[in-house]
Amino acid sequence: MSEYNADESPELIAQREAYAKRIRAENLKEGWSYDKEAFQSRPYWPTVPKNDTAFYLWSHEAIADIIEEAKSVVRVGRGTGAYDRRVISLCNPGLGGKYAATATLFADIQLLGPGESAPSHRHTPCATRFIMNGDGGWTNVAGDKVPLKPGDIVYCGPNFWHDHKNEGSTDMVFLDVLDIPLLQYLGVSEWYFNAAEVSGSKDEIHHPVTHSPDFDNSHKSRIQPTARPRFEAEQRKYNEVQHFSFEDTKTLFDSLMNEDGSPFDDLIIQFQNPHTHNPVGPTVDICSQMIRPGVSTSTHRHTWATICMVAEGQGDIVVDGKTVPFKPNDIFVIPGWAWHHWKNSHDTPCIVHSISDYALLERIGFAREQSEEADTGWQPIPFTRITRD
Ligand code: GTQ
Ligand code: FE2
Repeated sequence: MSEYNADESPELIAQREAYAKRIRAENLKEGWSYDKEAFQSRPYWPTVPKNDTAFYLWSHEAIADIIEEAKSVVRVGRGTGAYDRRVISLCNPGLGGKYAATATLFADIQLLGPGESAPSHRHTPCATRFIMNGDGGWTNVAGDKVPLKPGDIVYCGPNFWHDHKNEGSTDMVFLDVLDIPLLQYLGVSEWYFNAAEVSGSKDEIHHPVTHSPDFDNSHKSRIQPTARPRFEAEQRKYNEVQHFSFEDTKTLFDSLMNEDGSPFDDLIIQFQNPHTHNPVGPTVDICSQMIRPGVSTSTHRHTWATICMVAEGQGDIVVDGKTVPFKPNDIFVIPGWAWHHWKNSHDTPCIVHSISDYALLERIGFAREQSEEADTGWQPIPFTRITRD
């Protein structure tokens, strides 16, 4: 029998094997790391900061057909035979069928037909909606009724009552991203469904709307915070709901057209909580990026995993050497620590919205980024995101 340490006697080796077997009965495992033949790295000793999240792209066509069919499978609303949400969960193929798009983030596609509404509830996970289709939908977060258009992004903070309704004439379809797997792992995922005690109604179960749609124009100031109301209630609202309209996002991109941008992400903007200047959520960072025509970015990798939704135009993402074309409303996941770069060989810009666990990793000191060209090893490289600061 060959052994890691050739000096050890057969008796000692046999004793150690028997010992290892015996301690299992006490729910214990030995913590030395060699086995027969050679050093064995244990699963919790990866030598690169990778996880099981795989690259995957859900195409617009696949999603559109499946969520469309869900209309005839479940009725959404209130009362007998109705379901509270009509959603299809995006299950990352690397994560063993879990309700998880990345190790920390859950994602789903949600559809509300004309006139349909999804009852109010609240939960500790935060929720971000990326609107794909629809003309008259809104989400109501803690009484702030936010009208939603394709390309818009709206963030709903932890624990705030929220509901959605489609008052338009076409289906409203959106991507939801929540930090459910993370909170579940931490044992703090908690959900409350009894909205009646707040709204006083079992029929139209909304948190009472306290702001008219006109008030929603104030959301504009939240993307360009040169001034802000210094009332406590207003400051608190930034944690409840933030709305980034596609119109504002495109205006911002227009103003950046002549900038160099990021070598890795071209024109990338990071949305911020205008009160704290931190990423939008305590765990999630929300960005939008424009890859301009003819641009092919440098390759990098980073510890945060990213869920992307194509808002406009077409391009390619090259992940671990594989080129994957994308088009509007495609959704894809870039795993943490996967090498990737962007290409746009079309005549028009493309805009990709994204959400990642960067905010969390940055807070705990593990947001790291590496450039392939510079081979910067474990040192963080200067952060290249463009913000409004
Ligand atoms: O629409 O509020 O699929 O909170 C999962 C959790 C949808 C929602 C989900 C949610 C929602
Ligand atoms: Fe929710």
